[in-house]
Order: sequence, then structure tokens, then C-alpha cells
Amino acid sequence: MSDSKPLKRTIAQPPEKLCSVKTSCPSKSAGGLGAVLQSFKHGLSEMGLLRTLQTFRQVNQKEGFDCPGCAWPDPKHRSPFEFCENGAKAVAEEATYKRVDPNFFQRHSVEELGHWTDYQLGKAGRLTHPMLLEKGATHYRKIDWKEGFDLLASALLQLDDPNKACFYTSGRTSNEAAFLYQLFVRRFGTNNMPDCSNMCHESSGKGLGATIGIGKGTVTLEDFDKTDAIFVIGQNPGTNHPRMMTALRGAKKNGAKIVTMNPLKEVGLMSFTHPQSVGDMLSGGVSLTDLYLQVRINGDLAAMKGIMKHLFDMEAQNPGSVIDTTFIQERTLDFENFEYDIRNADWSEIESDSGLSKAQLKEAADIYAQAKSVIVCWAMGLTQHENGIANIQSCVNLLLLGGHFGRDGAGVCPVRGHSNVQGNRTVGIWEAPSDAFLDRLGKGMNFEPPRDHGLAVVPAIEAMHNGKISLFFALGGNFISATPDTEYTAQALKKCKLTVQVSTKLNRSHLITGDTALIFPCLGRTEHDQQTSGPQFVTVENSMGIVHRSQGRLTPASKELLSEPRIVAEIASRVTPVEGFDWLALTDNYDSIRDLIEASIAGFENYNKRVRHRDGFELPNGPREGRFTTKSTKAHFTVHPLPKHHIPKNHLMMMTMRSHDQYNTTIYGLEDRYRGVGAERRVVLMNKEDMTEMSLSERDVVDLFNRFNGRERVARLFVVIGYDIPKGSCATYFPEANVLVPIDKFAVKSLTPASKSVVIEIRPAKKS
Ligand SMILES: Nc1nc2c(c(=O)[nH]1)N[C@H]1C(S)=C(S)[C@@H](COP(=O)(O)OP(=O)(O)OC[C@H]3O[C@@H](n4cnc5c(=O)[nH]c(N)nc54)[C@H](O)[C@@H]3O)O[C@H]1N2
Ligand SMILES: Nc1nc2c(c(=O)[nH]1)N[C@H]1C(S)=C(S)[C@@H](COP(=O)(O)OP(=O)(O)OC[C@H]3O[C@@H](n4cnc5c(=O)[nH]c(N)nc54)[C@H](O)[C@@H]3O)O[C@H]1N2
Ligand SMILES: [Mo]
Repeated sequence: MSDSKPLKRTIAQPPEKLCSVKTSCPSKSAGGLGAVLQSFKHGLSEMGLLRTLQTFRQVNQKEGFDCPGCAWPDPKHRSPFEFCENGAKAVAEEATYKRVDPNFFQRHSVEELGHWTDYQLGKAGRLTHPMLLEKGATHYRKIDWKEGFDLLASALLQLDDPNKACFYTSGRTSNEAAFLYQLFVRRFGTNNMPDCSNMCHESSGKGLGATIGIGKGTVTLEDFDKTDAIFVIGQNPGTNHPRMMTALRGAKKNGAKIVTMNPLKEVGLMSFTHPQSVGDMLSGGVSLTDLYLQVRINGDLAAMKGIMKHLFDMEAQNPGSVIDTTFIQERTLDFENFEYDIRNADWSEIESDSGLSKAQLKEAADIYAQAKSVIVCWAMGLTQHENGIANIQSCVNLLLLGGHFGRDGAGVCPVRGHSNVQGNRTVGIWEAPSDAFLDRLGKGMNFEPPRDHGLAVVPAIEAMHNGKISLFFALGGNFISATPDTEYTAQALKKCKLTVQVSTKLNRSHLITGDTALIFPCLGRTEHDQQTSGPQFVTVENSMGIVHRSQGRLTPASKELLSEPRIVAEIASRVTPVEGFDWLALTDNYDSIRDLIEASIAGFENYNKRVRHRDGFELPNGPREGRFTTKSTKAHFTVHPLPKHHIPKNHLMMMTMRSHDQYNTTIYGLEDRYRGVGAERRVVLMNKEDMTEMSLSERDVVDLFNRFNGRERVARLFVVIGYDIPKGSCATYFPEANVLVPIDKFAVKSLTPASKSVVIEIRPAKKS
């Protein structure tokens, strides 16, 4: 620690020493005994037997904690062991016995840690103390909380403009912490609140808001029991929303048909073996998808056009059989333009853009036409393209044609990512709040919030680059690894004067920093949160708009940890003191924070009472109740031209996706078990014909290049794997391939980085 050599900064995403990749046949069915064994394997290695049993028993129980894994809702009738493999891994990762304490930071310099992989960083354990990296220092040093808060407060107060700071949020934050945080940030004077949503479901929120009047899903879990057909588009629930598999299995057992649109044949969408069903185990699983459409990357808009074109043809042949004309006349607008666009769409263009035949699309149209009620589910495969909003609005068009809103078993289901990302938005984490929201917040909290919209993730990175932002604060998450164009973003962060991370675990954002950096370690979901009035619970909103409690019971990883609401209150009390308003006292009992939410956010009447109900309560949702909440009170049909990509010879369209063994930038392990790829994450899954055309063989080591708007990006040392993926498309893992995602390629209007449509060139690796 004594050496004070100037800090040699680290590369943003280190090429790892490649391990030999192991490949095997992809699994036949998701879930099953394998999932149970994997859960326990991770649990035991992170936290031993007793804690594993204790922890797993509390996940998603009414008196337990909300699983930090995903935002899929809990069934009303929970089993005493309501967990899934990846939920278990998320919990084990947080409840681990391993610690990143001040000794750890003395032993390892920031530069050395920069060469560790994301996997190694995450496995180091839980952060235990507030830490400071001084300007020019090589190591973090331990500080006490007061020093940390004072340092941050004086940096904030010294800014000549509040808009020179930005405040990121990742979606694990509770409603209570998120509400206090946005209140503090707005009282400070800015709406600069980029969040993980900007990179995730922003296209869904914007696309749905403009067409049906609410930026959220309209179905409930019960709708899955009542539906006749489910379209699952651009989503891999077997890995990312394993509890959704129970709902799909239930729907299937009730006779629903499932249509899947995905470039990869994801195992979880083919077959599912419920780990708690002996019948499933014996039969080898329930088969799920009835029609698997292996669409080309970003060919969905074309595919949906094809399906709708068939629907118009079928209606013409047999009027009244497919299209709900009464619904369209009474409840929608802009149908004529839409109809004209679809009727005039060109089949050869549809087939070549989607990579699917007219006949395959007819099968999908038949399933749709025969269903009285249809649900469309989606996730990142639709949102992370330049035409992300168009994709989502195309799903809305499809559903509007048959009148599939406001009736049982029908509607839109954008499946959210982080476990409280939806709640964060509801309580105000948004760089572009509506005037109605600000009016109500200002009235409830007695102040005038700033009206100018703030910066989302991509513009915030640009602003750091050009010196318009000098202080970056993050409530959770791992900004450098989650964002696009890693090298570019690293340069942006390094230009800041101060970067601050409120975190549970070590990650790369602690290593790519501004001149000065702070780490504030906080309690996780699983942990006991003791405040002066007693133990506290927090509240979260799931993917279907249900708000409910979450209470951790495990002993915290360190006595030093503070809760997120407390950390926010400590900062606010120093930076934005308000006469007669005691920020710190609010955190003595979180009921007081919930009272403020009730006073200033729509839909939270009787919050403290209703949230104590066993299953929580449902937020208002107009379209679910049959009312479109657009200005016109009608739903809008929209017209979308097909996206055109210029893909030169020897180039491919690349998606960046999650393996079965990671949670975003947290890498649980190196096994992408269902896909049969293991031991190494720097892989590129390619169509075998493309490999032949590019003279590449299995396991060749290659470099990947992207060129966009005059800049070249390179990701070195990836291993080629032949895989069942449409010709012209290829796949790599997030975050290793984020270096290749251009900062300036994002979805129109939602600004979501186009992480699923990156054009790359593949060349044999340079021998070093
Ligand atoms: N275990 C685990 N659970 C998670 C997460 C995690 O990392 N691990 N992350 C959480 C978060 S924040 C989120 S947002 C969700 C993400 O959940 P998902 O959206 O399921 O995650 P991804 O792996 O990004 O990819 C989605 C799927 O899209 C497909 N896809 C890619 N491009 C296209 C395309 O152009 N068209 C179509 N039709 N499909 C395409 C891919 O083949 C893949 O199956 O999961 C949440 N839950
Ligand atoms: N190329 C590419 N990039 C992507 C995506 C993609 O598909 N492809 N997906 C995008 C999506 S959908 C998302 S949502 C973002 C995710 O972006 P982020 O939310 O920023 O990233 P995570 O990896 O979820 O953050 C992990 C870190 O959160 C901290 N953490 C965990 N739990 C808690 C907690 O309870 N409190 C606090 N304060 N900290 C906690 C830990 O320190 C951990 O290291 O990434 C986006 N980036
Ligand atoms: Mo996400």
C-alpha cells in the first residue's frame, strides 16, 4: 500500500488466457434433476450446507425475501420450496461466505484486479467496508462511512451545475430506496438518472406507452392458465426466467399452443421437466413449443408482417373468422394505413429478411387464428435493435388484429429483467419523467422538481466524454461491463473527477474509475435489515405490476454494511437538507418512506396496509381492465418499414446474449449447460456453412471486428463453435463482446444499445 506510483490504468475487458472449450450436445429438456443438483452445487460451494438450506427455504415465501434473480411473479399457491436453479445461484452469489475486505484491497492493486476476469472478480466475495481510491493511488484504502459521505457531499456541492452529476440505478433497488434516491436527485436539481432499463426494456416501455397507453405488460399470471396461444419472441426463459417455465407448462397442459421465434433452438423452449413433478421426471419432460420459427437475427419484423399478411388473406377468404372488426372500429385508430402496409408487403422480402418460408409463417397464422385468446411474450431479442420500438409495436399490431386486450388469457407480456426494475420506474427512476408525474411528486413532497429531461445511459456516456458530466454515482449495477463500446465507455468514466459505486460485490466498475473513486458496500436482499424501530422489510413490483414485500433474514456479510435507503438518506441529509424534513429519521422505519410514496405516486393508496397482505396488491393497469390509457382512449395501429442491414462479405450479424451460468455481468460459472458449451466464454457460435465460406474450422481462434461510423472496434481471441443458428447470424456472450457494440448504434427513440444487431467481421487471430 505504501507505494504511490501513478496508477497504470487497466484495459476495459481483458482478453483471458483461453481455456480449451468443452462442447457437448445441447440438453434435451430444461429443469429436472440437473437443475436441482446445480442449485445445490452452487449453494454448497458459496455458503455451506446449513446456510444453503436456510436460504433456499426463504426464497419467494410470503415472510421471506423476493428472489433477486428475475421479475417473474410468484404463484398465489407457493410450494414451500419455491425456487429455481438460477434463482438459487443468484441467492448463493449474494449469501456467499467469501469476503472482499480491506486486507483484500491491500493485497491486490487496482491494476492487478483489472486483469482478472469478471468471473474471478465476482467470486472474490462480498464487499465489507467503505473504501476510497485516492487520486493517483494504486490501491483502495479503508475509510469510515462519515469520511465517505462527507467526501461525496462536498464533491456534489462544489459542482457549479447539478446537471454535471449523473445518478445510475440498476434494477435490484427496492421501491423505498429508489423513491428516496430520485427525490434526493431531483431536490439536488437534475433528472440525470440513467438506469439499466435504458439498456433493457426501454423499447417496450416507449413502444407500449404510445400504442396502448401504459409502458407495462397487461397480463397476469392467471392469464397463462386461460390462454389458447402464447408467442414467445426473443426470450430465453429456461435460463433467464425459469419460473416462467411453470406457467408455460401449465398453459400447455391446459391445451394452449406455443409459437417460439428465436434464432437459437433454446432448450428451455423445447421441453421442461418440473423439478418437483415426479411425472415430468419419469416422462422426460413436457414438450413446450408447437411451432419453432428459427428466425434470422432481427428478422422478427418481417416474420410478424408475414403472419399478419396471412391473417388478412384468411380473413378475405372467410370474413369474420380472424380479424375482430368490431374491436378495431370501436377501440383502435390508424387501422387503414396499417392494413395498406401489410397487404402490400412483399413475400420475397418477408422470406429473405426473416429467413422463414411463407408456409412456416402460415402455420403461425393458423395457430393465431384458431386461438380465442393470445399472449405475446418477449425480452431482449426484440428490444435491443435499432428498430426495437417497431418490434414491440408490431407485437401490439398482431394482438390488436384479434382484439386480444382486456380479455382473459390475452395481452402483452414484456418479461422484465432485474427483480425490481419495473418498480424503480414506477417510483420515479427515470431520466424523462412525465409532467403529470413531476406535478404529483412536487405537490406531494412540497418542492418544484426540475423539468428538463435528463440523460439516459448512452447520452450520459457521451456527456462524460465531452466533460459535461464529472461525477458518476451508481446505486447498484456494473456500469462499465453492462454498457456498450467498453473501451469508449472506459475512457468516459476515466474522465470523471469522482465515481461512486454502491455495491454488494466486487466488479469491474470498481476498477475503471474517475480520478477518485468510492465504494459504499450495502446490504443485499437476503439480509436482515435492522433499523432503530426494528427489522425492516422493503417492497418490490414484479413484471406483472404486483407490489409485495421482501424481507431478508440472513446475518449481514459485515457489521459495516448499511441499507440502500440509509445510504441515500445520509447523502441527502448532507447535500439537500430541507427544513422540517428529517431524511435520516425516514429510515428509522420504512413505513414512513412508504407514506411519502403514497402521498406522491399514483396507485399507492393505503400502501402500508395493502402491502402487508399476503400477496401484496396490484397497481392500476387500464388496458388490463379494458381501457386504453392513451390520450385518444384508443389503441393505435402503427406502420413499420422493414429494417435494412448492409452486411458485407465475410461479415455476420451478431447478437450478444446470456449463458445459463451468469446474471448479467455476474458470472456464476463457465457452463452454458443447456447449449452444451463450457469452460470458456470467449466463444462465437456460428452457422457451419458460414464457417466453410470463411475457411474457418471448429475451435479456430479468431478476432472479431466491428466498424461503424468511422470507428473500428476489436475483440481479440474468441473460439469458433459450429452451432445450429441461421446462416448470416452468430452469437457471443455479454459482457465479453460488449467491446464490439457501437455506442452510436441504438434503438430509435428508446436509445437502447443495439446489442443484438452488431455487424462483425471475423478474422483468424493474430499470432502474438
Ligand atoms: N439467470 C439469469 N436470469 C436473468 C438474467 C441473467 O443474466 N441470468 N438477466 C435478467 C435481465 S436484466 C434480463 S433483461 C432478462 C433477459 O432475458 P433474455 O431476453 O431471455 O436474455 P438474452 O440472453 O439477452 O437473450 C434473449 C434471447 O433472444 C434471442 N435473440 C437474440 N436476437 C434475436 C432476434 O433478433 N430475434 C429473436 N426473435 N430472438 C433473438 C437469443 O437467442 C436469446 O434466446 O433476464 C433476466 N434474468
Ligand atoms: N451486450 C449486451 N449488453 C447488455 C445486455 C445484453 O443483452 N447485451 N443486457 C443489458 C441489460 S438487459 C441490463 S438490465 C444491463 C444490466 O446492467 P447492471 O444492472 O448495471 O448490471 P448487473 O450485472 O446486473 O450488476 C451487477 C452488480 O450489481 C451489484 N449488486 C447486486 N445486488 C445488489 C444490491 O442489492 N444492491 C446494490 N447496490 N448492488 C447490488 C453487484 O455489485 C454486482 O456486481 O446490462 C445491459 N447490457
Ligand atoms: Mo435487463
